[in-house]
Formats: sequence, structure tokens, C-alpha cells
Amino acid sequence: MDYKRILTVQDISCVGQCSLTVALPILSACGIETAIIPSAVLSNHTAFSGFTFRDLTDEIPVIKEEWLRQNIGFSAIYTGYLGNLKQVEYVKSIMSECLEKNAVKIVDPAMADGGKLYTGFDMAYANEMKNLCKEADIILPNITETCLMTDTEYKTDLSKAYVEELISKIRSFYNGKIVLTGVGFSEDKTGIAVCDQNEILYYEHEKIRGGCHGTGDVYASAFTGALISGKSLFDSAKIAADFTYKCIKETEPEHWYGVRFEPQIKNLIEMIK
Ligand code: PXL
Repeated sequence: MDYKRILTVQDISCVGQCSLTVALPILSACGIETAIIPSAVLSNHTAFSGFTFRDLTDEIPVIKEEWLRQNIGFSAIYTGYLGNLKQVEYVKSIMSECLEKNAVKIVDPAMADGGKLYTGFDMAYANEMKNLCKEADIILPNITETCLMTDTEYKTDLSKAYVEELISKIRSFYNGKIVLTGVGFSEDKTGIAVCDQNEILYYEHEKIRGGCHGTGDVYASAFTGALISGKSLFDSAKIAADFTYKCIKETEPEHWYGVRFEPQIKNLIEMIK
């Protein structure tokens, strides 16, 4: 049977177009049954001037045990922003206990951007994320996250030699597929570097303006939706890049806190047909 049920584990930021409020609509639009574990509930994401945070770490093993009792399993897992080290450990146990044979494991090590860790994270968390990546089939780090996981100096002026160095450093701890995001070789370009085995394929497109919050979550969700819908690794990475580009184009600069992906959902559905 080709029916896929995916599990995504991320926080709910009630306002802010990131994590579950992005992943759930995008994966559903791709026609995929999506189960969730909310890892925390925040009033809004952490780039706002303040936020409330209700940690749900202790719920994760409780939910897992109930699923095991009922024999509920998943054909794919996609993880994004997780709140703390313990959650990363719990996600690893879900990967080993709740997934069907040959389930695809997609990890977006969402923890940093623009050369900096997000508020609340430290290097111990970055190291634990690196360990979670080791368990994955596909990882989707941006340049900052890659630098943190490989102890490399963060640069904004990218060259192919630098990107190849980053990918070869990832290869020292991880053998799966890599979709490196935010890879552009001139000021007005951004894109992706996709590495299945050794070969690196690039896809560049126009960069609309400097960083839009939540872009990584829109990208990872669209990528996952396309991949689980049966597209190849490179096509999924390209569809997600085109979709994210269109979404950012929809987003007025004043809408600083997120990406307006909603008006573009119909185009994503067309792209994955
Ligand atoms: O993946 C972005 C993200 C998700 N969730 C929360 C965040 C952020 C980025 O800052 O704060 C709570």
C-alpha cells in the first residue's frame, strides 16, 4: 500500500507562522495524513520581544507509550524546532520504536540562522542536534546550523569550495542525504545544494531580500510534502525552493515575523501533481 502517514514533532507557536502552524497546513495540502506531537506551546515564536513557553517534554513519552499500546506507527517522521536536549532524546526513541520498516526520517536541525543560535539554545543543544542528524535519512540544515555542527567559521560570502568543505565536514559524522539551504553565490541569489551520495547539485534563484522569519519551516515542510508525494530528492528540494520564493514574494516587508505561505498553497498543489 502506498498510503503514508507522517509524524511531525515541533512546537506550536500560536502566532508567528512557524513550526506546526506551517507544517500541518502544508503537509495536509500535499495530501498527506499528518500526525503531530506539539513539543511546547508558545504565545508566539522567540524572535518577538517576549513570549510565553509551556514545555510539553513530559508528554512526549506518555504519548509514545499510548501509541505503542495501540500499535500506531508512521511511515515517515519530520522533526523541526525542539525545545531542549531531553526532547531530542525522546525523538530518537520515537524514531526507533514508532516507525514502520523503511520509514523516511527527515530532520531539520532548526536551531539557528544568520550566524546565531535562536534564543534559548546553546552549543550543548547544537551537539545533541548533530546526534539527531546521525539518525536521519535526510537532513535540511542551513549554513549557520551546518557551521555549528561542524565547528566551521560562518561566512555570508559563499563559494563552491566553502560549500564543498561544509558538506565534506558533514560527511565525517553523517552518510545520508543532505539538502543545504541558503546557498547562493552572489548577493542577489540564494538556493540549495543537494547531496545524495557524493555528487552535489545546485539550484539557485533570485533572493528577494535578507532573511524572512520562518522561511526554513516553510521550506522543510514543502520539501517533505513533495518527497512523501513521490518526487525525487532534487525535484523536492527544487519545488520547495520555488514555493518558498513565491511565498516570500507574497510577504510584505512589514510582515517581519513570518512568511505568508497561505496564498501560494494552491501553486504548491499544482507543483507536486
Ligand atoms: O524554526 C523556527 C522557530 C520555530 N519555533 C520557535 C522559534 C523559531 C525561530 O525562532 O522561536 C519557537
